[in-house]
Amino acid sequence: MAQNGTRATGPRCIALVGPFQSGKTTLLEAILARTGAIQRQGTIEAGNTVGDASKEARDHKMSVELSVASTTFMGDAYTMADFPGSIEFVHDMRVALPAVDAAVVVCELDEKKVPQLQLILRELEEQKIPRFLFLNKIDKADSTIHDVLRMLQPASRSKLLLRQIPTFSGDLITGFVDLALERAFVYKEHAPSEIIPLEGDALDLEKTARFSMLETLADHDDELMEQLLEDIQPPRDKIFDDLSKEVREGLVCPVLFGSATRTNGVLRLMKALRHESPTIADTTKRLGVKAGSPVAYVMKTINTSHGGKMSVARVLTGKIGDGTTLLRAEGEAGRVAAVFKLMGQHGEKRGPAEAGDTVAFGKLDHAKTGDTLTDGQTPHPPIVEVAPHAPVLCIAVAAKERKDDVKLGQALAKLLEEDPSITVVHNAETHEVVLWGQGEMQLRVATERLSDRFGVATTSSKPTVGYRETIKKGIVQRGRHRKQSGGHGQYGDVVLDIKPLPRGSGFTFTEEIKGGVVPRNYIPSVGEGVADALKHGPLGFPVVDITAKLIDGSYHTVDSSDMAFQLAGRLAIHEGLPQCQPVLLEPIYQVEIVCPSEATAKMNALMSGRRGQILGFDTREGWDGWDVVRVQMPESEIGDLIVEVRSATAGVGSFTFKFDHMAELVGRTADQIVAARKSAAA
Ligand SMILES: Nc1nc2c(ncn2[C@@H]2O[C@H](COP(=O)(O)OP(=O)(O)O)[C@@H](O)[C@H]2O)c(=O)[nH]1
Ligand SMILES: [Mg+2]
Repeated sequence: MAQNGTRATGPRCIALVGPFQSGKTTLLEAILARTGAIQRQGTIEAGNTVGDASKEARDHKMSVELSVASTTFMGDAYTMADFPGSIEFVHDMRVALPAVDAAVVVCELDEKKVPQLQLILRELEEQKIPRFLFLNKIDKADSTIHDVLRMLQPASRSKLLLRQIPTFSGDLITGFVDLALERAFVYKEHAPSEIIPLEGDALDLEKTARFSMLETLADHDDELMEQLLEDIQPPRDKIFDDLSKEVREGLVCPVLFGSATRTNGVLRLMKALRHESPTIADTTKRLGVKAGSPVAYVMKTINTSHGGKMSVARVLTGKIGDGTTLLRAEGEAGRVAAVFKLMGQHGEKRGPAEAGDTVAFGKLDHAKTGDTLTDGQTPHPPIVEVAPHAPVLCIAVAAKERKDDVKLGQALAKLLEEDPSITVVHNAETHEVVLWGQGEMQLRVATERLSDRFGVATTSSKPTVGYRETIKKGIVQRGRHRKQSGGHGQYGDVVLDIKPLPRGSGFTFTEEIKGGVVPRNYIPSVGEGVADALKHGPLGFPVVDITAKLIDGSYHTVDSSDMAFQLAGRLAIHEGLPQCQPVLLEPIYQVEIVCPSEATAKMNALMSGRRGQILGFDTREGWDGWDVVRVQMPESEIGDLIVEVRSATAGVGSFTFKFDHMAELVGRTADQIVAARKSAAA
């Protein structure tokens, strides 16, 4: 039995998550430095941290994908997974989380970050990941710890449990008291804190704070509750056991604090993880993985410029080494070419990985992020399936040089492999390659990666909006194609009855030919000519909701041909449609915005500025303090909507959308769209 309660051992995998800029990557660095994995602690400002080592992360001074680094602490192996905080890159976190034992939620003492914190805690709560809160940047703190807790509690469904209290010298936080150990420490910069006597005021504050910590623990432990009521001092081991049990079950979320840049509070955090975080045995239980054939879960896929494809994976059970054949749930098999220990961008070859180890498998070409792999005879069903959030923003990309077109296709495949929250849509009508993603930054990083990592320079543009046109009245129009050029002539003559159809009907072609004035065998050609002409109506857009009936015509026994009748059909459309009051149709989408209630009024204003029609407001089910706003909005206005929705909601608002109907558009906006189309075609 260990000194402070029972403690299981074995390799851990801990996620560092939290709002953007809260100091996760810096904390990773501090942990690596404090535990001796690196000699010198780098900084974001100097661009020399282990995390964020990719060119894109350095350029933007922010994490844009998961970084993984391993270390050892008091004899146990730890792999820390540092996730980007930006909502745009949240899929990296969501898809990898199932495999971690616990998460450290790094946050700042900043009210504006609370909605983001809530979003992240919600992911952890839903995936049932045990969690700790680390209040970072305590060196800049200017509010009391109790105020901070009151501010943060609404973001968490489980009770926040203060595990430490700060001690001060004047206004400055100079150390802390650990409420479970009942020991006072004073911070030393870049060195372990020193134990000092716990006495005077600090002791009084400690007693009160400790009592409230025990009360929270006692909510889930009747025996402890009785001891508290009877004023019996519970044994220290019991407190540690309760703490670790309640953390593992996600009933409480311990709160620790410190400063990543000064390496304060880092050792304390590691000790809390060592004692209270679950182990691989708990994690496999949570995931329902039974002991038996080896099973691993793929947390991330990276295509390195030198080493080829690497699959970052956690071994959940069994042992996986070089040459192990791994099956996907779908049945494809592949062989592990090498096993690497990860240190940010660097991989170091290592021996076989065992249950609990987080490693990278080399050249596992068939494996995808989120895969459950097994060495067994039969595939293992997926332990979880995490679908990316629906995309909210798109850009069209094209290779800068035509010769790179094929290369672009391959690069895109690799890009999607690394970030499954991006999708590619090939627009057959406009021949555009459209990238759909989670935000501006993600798509910018995606295009940078296409050139930096995969060697294809691209240009990007706004994708074409799916405008259509139709007609408002009908016409009977003759189309006669006649050409007498030397010997063989061309002759086709048709009369079409052209009429508008109701919205959403598309296009129909029918005939009512009597007496063989147009021979049977030429009629399909007339239809083809008409369909072809409708690809570009008088306004320059595909024509829809229209019917053409072939009612009359004539032919020539020698000069008539399929081609001639096709041309006649086309001619009738070209000549007829301009007289049918052509009108522009624009796609209207049903948009559902979710946002914190404070921002609902702003959404309202935003919608009216974007030709949106509000259909209704509702409270968001299961989300206290959030609303849902339903609107109808033109496709052209949705293009960059996410940028404004996020800026009005401290980054947390989002939306989904689906096509609803086509609506007539007239007036200045319509004229501009038509003019732009004409000049683009010219
Ligand atoms: N004052 C102070 N600044 C910090 C601390 N930790 C991180 N920072 C700074 O906060 C910024 C964001 O840090 P980073 O680690 O990139 O945050 P991440 O987005 O959560 O990974 C950087 O400028 C860090 O230097 C801290 O404990 N105190
Ligand atoms: Mg970061």
